[in-house]
This record gives sequence, structure tokens and C-alpha cells, in this order.
Amino acid sequence: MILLNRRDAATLLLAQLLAPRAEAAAAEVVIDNFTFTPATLNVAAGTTVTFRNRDDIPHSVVSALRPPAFRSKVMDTDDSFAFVFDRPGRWDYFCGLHPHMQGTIVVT
Ligand SMILES: [Cu+2]
Repeated sequence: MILLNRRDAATLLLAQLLAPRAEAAAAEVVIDNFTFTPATLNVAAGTTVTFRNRDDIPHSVVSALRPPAFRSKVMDTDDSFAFVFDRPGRWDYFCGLHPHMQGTIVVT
């Protein structure tokens, strides 16, 4: 039998309250046919966004900020890149191989 003192119990309760919100914050951008879908994705701060290449040619994801806030490696088919958007704002990005491919993550 495990006995918890009052502080351990309070910590456990806090962890239970905080954990579900952290786990729920995930979203995906699919890359196919030279297009990011959705082109604009709205998420809450703290969301992990996964960019997944479903195209049959390589692509990448590069933040439009200088210096870039995030930058993936070149992703082959079915490769993915994940980034946690923890700051509110508008995060424009493009494909490093095909700069006309553009998308935006709006974090609130
Ligand atoms: Cu590309």
C-alpha cells in the first residue's frame, strides 16, 4: 500500500489537472501536390503541429522569420516534422525547396 503525504497528494492532483490539456494540443499540416493543407492553421499556444509529407517528392518547412523560428530537414515521402508553437502570433512558413509553397500557423 502506498501512502501519500499531503504535499505529494497536492502535486499529484496538480499533475492530473494539467496533463490532459497538454496532451490534447496537437494538430497536423499535410503536404501534398505542392500544397500545405490547411494553408492557414489556427491553434492555441502550446500546440504541437506536425507537418507530414504525403507528396511523392521531397519538401521542407522553413519559418519565414530571419533567423528562422523553425526549420525542418528535407522530408521524403511520409517523413514528418513537429514543432511546438508556444508563442502567440502569426507564423508564416514556406518550403525550402519550392519557396512558392507557403503556409501560416496562427497561434492564439
Ligand atoms: Cu517543396
